[in-house]
Amino acid sequence: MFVPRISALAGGLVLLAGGLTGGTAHAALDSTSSGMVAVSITAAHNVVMPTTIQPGVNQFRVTTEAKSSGFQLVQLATGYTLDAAIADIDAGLEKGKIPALKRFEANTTLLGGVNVAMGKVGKLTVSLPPGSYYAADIERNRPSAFTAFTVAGADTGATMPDGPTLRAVKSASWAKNPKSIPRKGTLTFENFSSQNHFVGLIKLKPGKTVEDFGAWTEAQMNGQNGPPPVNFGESFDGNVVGPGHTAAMNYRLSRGNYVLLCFWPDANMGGMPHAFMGMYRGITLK
Ligand SMILES: [Cu+2]
Repeated sequence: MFVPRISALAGGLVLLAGGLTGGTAHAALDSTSSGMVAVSITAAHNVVMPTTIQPGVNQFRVTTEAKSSGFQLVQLATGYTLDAAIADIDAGLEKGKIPALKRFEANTTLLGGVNVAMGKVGKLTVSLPPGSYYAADIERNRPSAFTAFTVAGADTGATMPDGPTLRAVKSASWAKNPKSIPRKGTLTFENFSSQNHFVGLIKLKPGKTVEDFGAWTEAQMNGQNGPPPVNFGESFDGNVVGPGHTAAMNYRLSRGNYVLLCFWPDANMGGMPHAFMGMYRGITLK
């Protein structure tokens, strides 16, 4: 898969069998109106959506026939092909080869995404300028999981949703505020930093603190496999947003104390996840 998702970390490394046969693509849906874009993902992880949408703020409403899907928007630099991107994802993000990771990051703009389980609706709101894009289901790293679309025409006139905003700053840090957010609703992630990041929220186990989480990451880096102070089963992970970009996603969690973190690998640190470099802090969900 594309990024070390929290769900995957909880269960150990998940290898992709890739044995599913390609399903028949559904007929393209009608064009969008007022910035709503219907996206349906097939059981074979093919993304079906309009081939052209309007510029400006769009809300992608994503459903999947697969058990789960990781919807992600990405733009490729001129001359960087989808095949090259897929090869670099495989080598760089799945096998930890740093030159491939650096090449991927230098040639892509990651515009956010939303993870969605079968039977649920994932909502991703972003503002897109005119251009050429891909919408991917990052659960599968192969050409059929990437659907090209164009942004062109008149602006939708829609606006970004209200709601709590989490902000990445500097290189790999979280802004100190807000200290608490509602336990459900629409979460906006503003990446004001210089690197790619994604929002992770993992619930602390009863009696555990964010300091315990820090001690656990230190122990992990020293090769000690103690029990984590967090419950990976009670978590939210958004998808990847590049420097200078903003994405809003729907979320729903239980009340309590969480760790806000990012597991994106840092190419300048040998692929170390940002959380292990200190990109975590406590946050309360009310
Ligand atoms: Cu990060």
